[in-house]
Amino acid sequence: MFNRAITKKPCSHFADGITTANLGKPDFNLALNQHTDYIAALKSCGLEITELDADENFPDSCFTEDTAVITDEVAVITNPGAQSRRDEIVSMISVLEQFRKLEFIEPPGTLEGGDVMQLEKHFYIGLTDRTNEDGAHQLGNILSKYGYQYTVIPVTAALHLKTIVNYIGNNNLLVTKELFSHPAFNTFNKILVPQNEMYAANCLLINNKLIIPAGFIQVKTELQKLNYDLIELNMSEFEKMDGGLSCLSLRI
Ligand code: CIR
Repeated sequence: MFNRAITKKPCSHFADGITTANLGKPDFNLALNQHTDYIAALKSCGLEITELDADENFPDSCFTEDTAVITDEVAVITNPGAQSRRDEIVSMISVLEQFRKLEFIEPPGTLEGGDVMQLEKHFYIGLTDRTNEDGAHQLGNILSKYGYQYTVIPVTAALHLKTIVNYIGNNNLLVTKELFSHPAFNTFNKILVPQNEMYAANCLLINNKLIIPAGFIQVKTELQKLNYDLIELNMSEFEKMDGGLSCLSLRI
């Protein structure tokens, strides 16, 4: 169960962030409205929200997930692999120390929270352009002190691990073809996310409700068959900036 989410408003330079999507420039006002709806959805799942003001120095800073990995015991402050995002962590430290003891990923290790998927006492850590071997093993070693295990998973065809695989409870895993046959996921009930709906691989389970991006019919149909209590959100402006549902918050 989660009790709280930490979010940060998109800043006015939001459209200057990093993106590989060829979906055009985001509409800032629409992004703000979608962000407001996202927060309302989290509240409807029972979360209290720590809503941080926009940080005009960092266009990608609304994607708070990348700045930390949080367990019941500790918040590990990351060292984002994207140079332009590296100092986003500075303002997050004072926020997160209110809730958890802190540990840090140190250079030359890099790590972004989008590469980290937790399933109870086990963490899956993606190796991507943003998270390197050093960062992944630093995180694994820190988590091991608190009784967690971890598996490192190379990812080639996506920004982050959780761009293409997400655990959604009840042993169900949303996963694209890149990781569908990965041995680390053999024991899961895997739901194959088709390439034309890849954005919907990033759904967010919060306290028995599943938040999904609107407009991805095949994935939605599969989830309805599994009787999920769904909340659909329009995420179009964040998709243009390579950001998914999980990226917009840190859950604790
Ligand atoms: C970036 O490229 O860093 C941002 N435009 C998107 C970050 C998305 N974060 C995530 O998947 N956890």
